[in-house]
This record gives sequence, structure tokens and C-alpha cells, in this order.
Amino acid sequence: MPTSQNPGGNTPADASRRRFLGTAGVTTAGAVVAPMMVNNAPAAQPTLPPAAGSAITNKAEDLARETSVDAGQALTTNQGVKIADNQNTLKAGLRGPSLLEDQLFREKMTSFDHERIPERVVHARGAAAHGVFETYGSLAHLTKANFLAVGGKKTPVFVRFSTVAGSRGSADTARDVRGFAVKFYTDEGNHDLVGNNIPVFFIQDAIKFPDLVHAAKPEADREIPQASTAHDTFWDFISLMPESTHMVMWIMSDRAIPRSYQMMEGFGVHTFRMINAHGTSRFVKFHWKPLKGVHGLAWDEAQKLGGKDPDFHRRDLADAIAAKDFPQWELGLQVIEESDADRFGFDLLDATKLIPEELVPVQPVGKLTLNRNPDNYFAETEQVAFHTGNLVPGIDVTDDPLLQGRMFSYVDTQLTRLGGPNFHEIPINRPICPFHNLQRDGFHRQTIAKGRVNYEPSSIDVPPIQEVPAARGGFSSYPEPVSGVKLRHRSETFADHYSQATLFWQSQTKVEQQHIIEALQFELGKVTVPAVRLRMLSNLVNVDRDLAAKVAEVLGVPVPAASPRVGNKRYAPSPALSMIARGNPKAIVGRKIAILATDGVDGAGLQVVKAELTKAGAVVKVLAPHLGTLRSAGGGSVSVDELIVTMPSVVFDAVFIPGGGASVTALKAYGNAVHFVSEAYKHSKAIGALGEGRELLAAAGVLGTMPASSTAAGVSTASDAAALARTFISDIAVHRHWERATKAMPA
Ligand code: HDE
Repeated sequence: MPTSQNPGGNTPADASRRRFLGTAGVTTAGAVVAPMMVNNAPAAQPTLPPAAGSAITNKAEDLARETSVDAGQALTTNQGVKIADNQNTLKAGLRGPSLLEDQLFREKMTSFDHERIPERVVHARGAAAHGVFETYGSLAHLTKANFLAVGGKKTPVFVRFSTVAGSRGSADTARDVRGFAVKFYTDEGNHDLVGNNIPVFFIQDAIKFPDLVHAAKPEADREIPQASTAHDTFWDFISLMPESTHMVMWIMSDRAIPRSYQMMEGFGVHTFRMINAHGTSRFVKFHWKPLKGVHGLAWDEAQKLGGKDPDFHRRDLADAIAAKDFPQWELGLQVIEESDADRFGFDLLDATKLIPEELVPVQPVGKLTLNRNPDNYFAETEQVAFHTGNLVPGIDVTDDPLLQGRMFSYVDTQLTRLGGPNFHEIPINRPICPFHNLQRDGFHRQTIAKGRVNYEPSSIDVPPIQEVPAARGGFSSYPEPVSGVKLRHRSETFADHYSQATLFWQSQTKVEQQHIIEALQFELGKVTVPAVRLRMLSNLVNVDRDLAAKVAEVLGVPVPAASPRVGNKRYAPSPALSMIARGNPKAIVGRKIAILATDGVDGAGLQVVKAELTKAGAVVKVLAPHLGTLRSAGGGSVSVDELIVTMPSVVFDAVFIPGGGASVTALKAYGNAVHFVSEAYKHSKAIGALGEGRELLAAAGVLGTMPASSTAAGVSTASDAAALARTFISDIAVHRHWERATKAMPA
């Protein structure tokens, strides 16, 4: 890709148009004065962005203009007429038929009948939050985008996380890639970074996207299975599309069953451009690095959560924000000079490839903090509309054929989903800077555009609505030289489909490799067409023979010959690709810990451990067979937070069993408590027990295999309990003790 300078978008045509318009509307200071037509501002506003470093414009205040609180208000119709009876329709006689004239009933029922809009064709299931993005320092050397170019600048954001394949009511914990879409409400207009939690994609060209999605969604005849790739049509398509193999390795890893939205990385996936004020363009890859580390669930746990708490991820996000434990990510950039674009041995325009962080380090440039839950799911999370084409000057797209197709698809699908061309006026979607243009009318238009001029150029309005030259903040596409014949073809530089799949495989720790093997055994075990299984195995042989052999063994077939391949690039393993080897913070802030107890519990020991865990930032719940309070062994009482039956082990990160003979004897006879412990063990979670609490571990069959450090015998003095709590906390910080042998556990 050649290097070239952005001339600033001033073409001869621009100059002649400005001559035609004269200087009306341009002040001596160079600011453009807005015409009287106003969209979202009450009076004439300058159309140029505010000066760099200006105060944050608050999206929350913008939304507050549309926010209504109904509690305590008089009940009225949509016309504002007060309603005297909201219980009965208007009838002819006490027991007679309802009357068509009942305008109150008809208005209410009509509104209800039309409450649903089409769900997103993909990414239907999601959860979102408001927040702020703050730059660490100026990135003016890379981009003229004001929200990045100014050090310390704060920009309001709205972030939506999602699964891809499931419908709107599906479970959060399905094995799937997660969407990670960020809308920056910048001074210069909305900028969207519509990314995923996996840095590569299944396909290289957008024309295959409908096929990919059809294959992944429930099968067309019976519409099953919901939110699962473990079925024939998905693996049939995937096995025929070897370019998907790298992404397949990621979705078979624990990246596809995240512990929390807060514990996922995010990626822009494609190579983008940044252009600075001198017109110099560089390639960039966007990364979001979660400050809480990157963690996954156990696959058995993810499946059980699908039934026990299908809202697990959205609840986790909303609860954390409500508790002011704000989720945070660092934005990181990999920056590549255009002159370096060809040095990687793969094509930067190929979205099935990543640039290992060890080759191009990720530079942290700012911090994203999610600090406010939406007030209304539909108005905000459902109606938000992201688009890869929402770009501010200083950031641009590349010729990646997947990204090029996305530039068409987003607005197109939103025209149907949001019912017409005016969805930019929906409060969550409108920018916080003024916006003015001559687009008019259409379904659901809100703006009352004054005046008779709705075209440009015109000499009637003085001053007229004006283009803004690139030099003063107008968007101008990066003037990349383009040439070639028109053709439908895939570049040879996209042909190596396996080398990076192998890179990913070789970068995983042993337990992570084992999880990938088990995921493939599960998914292909659900495939009923033998030829599809075999074809997939042939592709896997190209990734790693041992991997293919272990999957083939469970599928009961010999390892087939490798499928044909092009290219075989050797990479050094990249620890950054491993959720474990990348290194994670050892804090337990926000981790959810269950304390199992009942009457007769050692209340003193319980309180000491609970206090230590709470001090470390964990969310601690006392679970018992009944609500209310527990009688403590030494007198006094302990409050119960939840029932053991309503809060299964899968919604917790760790479990603690305090002592107290009567409590532990009762819990040993309570199957739900015994199951709770063995299931937590099976899912490799930290387990702590004090005094007699160890007997419950024995009853669950896990005591002998526990590390001695996280259980303590003997008298539960306060210092015993505190020492145990500290060991327990470091066990929890490991997140999961994957090295445990859990195959024999029946739970
Ligand atoms: Fe999307 N994608 N996508 N996608 N995508 C949509 O837009 C599409 C792709 C991503 O929370 C749709 O409004 C095509 C990659 C996210 O609202 C649709 C292609 C990445 C979201 C669409 C891709 C994404 C979407 C469905 C291949 C990661 C959810 C509803 C060329 C970089 C945004 C909608 C939200 C949603 C099209 C591939 C991320 C149909 C054609 C690669 C996070 O327009």
C-alpha cells in the first residue's frame, strides 16, 4: 500500500463551488455560521467543532431531555387527556359487548400491539452501559480526531456487548463471539468502533456473511438449535471455508465463554487508518484491554448458566455499575507505518489475521470507564444503532473486503429494524454536537426544519448552509490511490488459512489446549453427518496433528489426511493470545463468593472471613436453606442473603463453608448444599472451609484433592479465620484452578 499525503480535500470543484456561494456565512474569523434551520439546538450554532480541550458535552444531559418519570403523575392518554378508568372497556350494558368507539382502549391496545420491532439479524442479544473515554495524552501525531488528539480529553460513550447467533431472548453464556460496540459522542460527531472480543473473523469477504450467519443460526427447517454452533449446518459451512479455521480456534477456546463482559478483551478486528493534521496516514489496530483481566467460564458451567441464569452477563454488568465497581478497559493501538505494511508475511487487509503483539506492541492510549446503567432497555440498548461508517475526521477505513461490506450493511439493516431513515434522531443515536443538513421527511421525522430552502447550493438563505473544508474539520476520505481492473477475485496474499490458526494453538497453555480439544469434541460430536466431521478433522490436521488426533479419538475415527493448504508461515508463540499466559491482575474486586451456612454456624468465623473478603472488594452472600436469620453457635445471629436453591454455585466464583457442628451436619444432609460444593469443585473454583466446614467438603468427595492451604482444621479462632481468608483470597485471585482433575466429578 503506497504512502501518500492527504491534501486536505480541497479540489478545484470545491473552490469553484465556494466562489459560486461567495463568502456569505463565513465570518472574518473563519468560523462558519449555521443557518437558521436547527435540528437539535434551539438557536443558531457554530457548525465547527468546539476548540480542542473544551468542556465535556454530557450525553446524560442530552438524554435527560427525553427521559420521563411516570411515577406519581396523572395517568393520561398520549394526547394528554386524564384517564378516569383504566380497568374497564366501554361496553353496551353491564355485560354487553365492547364498543368500537372506545378510544381509550384502542389507543392502549394499538400501542401494545406494535411494541415489538425486529431484533438485530445478528447480535440480537445484548446489554449496554454509558460511560466515558479519557485519553492519557495527545495522539495528535497520529490523528486529527479531536477526541484522541487532545490529552486528558473526556468523551461520553455508550457501549453495547452482545452474543452473535442467539435471538434476543437467548442465554448470555452461549459459546459465541461477543460484540463489543462503542459509540463515542465526540465534539466532531459520533464515532463508532464496532468490534468483537476476538481479533479475527471467520471470513475474508463480506459477500460470504449471509452464508456464514445462515449456517450458524438455528437450522432452517425446525429452527433448532438456539444460540449454538454445535450443529450440522454450521460445521458443514465452516469445514468448506478453510479461511475460518483461525477464528474457529478462538471460538473453541474459553474466549467464547467469557466469565463477564468486564473480563473480555475487545478488538477493532480490521486494519483501520489514522490520519494526522499533516495528512500522514498510518495503519492501526484497535484493542480494548480489561483492567480486571481476561477470564472464562467452564463449558459445563456455561451450559448450566444458560438455564439457571440466562441473564448472567447482563446482570453482572448492571450489578457492577450499580455497586460503583465500574468496568474499565484501556484502549490500545498497534500502529504500523504504511511503509511497513508488507513486512508481516500476510495481508493487513485480511480480517482472518492478527498482528502478534510481540511484533507490534499495543500502546495504551486511554481509558474507558462504564459508569451508568441505561434507564430504559428498549430506548437505549435496543434502539442504539452502530455503523462502521460513523467516522470522524482523522480515522478512516481500509480496503479490507470485509470492512468494505460492513460499510453498506449497518445502515441498510437499521432502516428495517428502526423503521425508516430517521433513526439518527432517536435520543441514544443523535450526536451531542449540532448537526444540520438538507435531508428531509420520511417516517418518524422529529425535526421541524424551518425555511423553504431544502437544497444546496442556494442563494436564497443568507448565510446558506455550507460545506466545511477539510482544513476546518470537514470529513474528507483518505485519498488513497486506487487502480486495477474490475474483477471478482481473492488476492493471493489472503491464501494462507492455517499458519495463524497454528500460532493461536501453539500460544495456548496446556489447560487451554485441553479446553479447545474438548470443545471441538463436543461440537463435532453433535454433528450428525460423518463427512462433515471428517472434513473438519482434515482442516484441523493442518493446525496441529495432535489436536486433530485427540478430537478424532473421541469421534471414533482415524485421523484423515490433511486438506490442501497454501503457505506455511512459522510464528513464535504469542503469550498475549493466551488468557492465562498474558498475565492477569491478582485482585478479587467484584468476584462473587458464596458462604454456605445454616443454624448452628460458627458465626464469629463466618464474620471474620466475610469481612476479609469484603475488604478485598468481593461481593459476599450468605446462602442458607431458609431466608431470615441463622442462629449462631456462640449466640447471636447471621443474616441470610439468599436461598441455596435460588443461587446455584454457577453464579459464584468461589465458595466458603464456615464451621459449626449443627450447621455442617444439616448441610451434609441437604443435597443442594453437597451438590453446590462438588459442582464448584468441578468448575475449578476456589473453595475454602473452616473447622467442621471441612466435613462438607468430605461429603462432596473433594476434601482429599483440595490444596491444604485453602482449608483449615481446628478451632476457628479469629486469627485462624483471618489467615485462612487471606489464603482463600489468593486462591480466588487465580480465578480457576484448571489443573484440577475434574473428569471423575459427577456434578
Ligand atoms: Fe457486524 N453486523 N457484520 N461485525 N456487528 C451487525 O448491524 C456485518 C462483523 C458487530 O450492538 C448488524 O445493527 C457484516 C465483524 C457488532 O448493535 C449487521 C459483516 C465485526 C454488532 C452487521 C459483519 C462485527 C454487529 C446486525 C461482514 C467485529 C452489534 C444489526 C462483512 C469487528 C452492534 C446491526 C450492536 C451487528 C453486518 C462482520 C461486529 C447486519 C455484513 C468482523 C459488535 O449490519
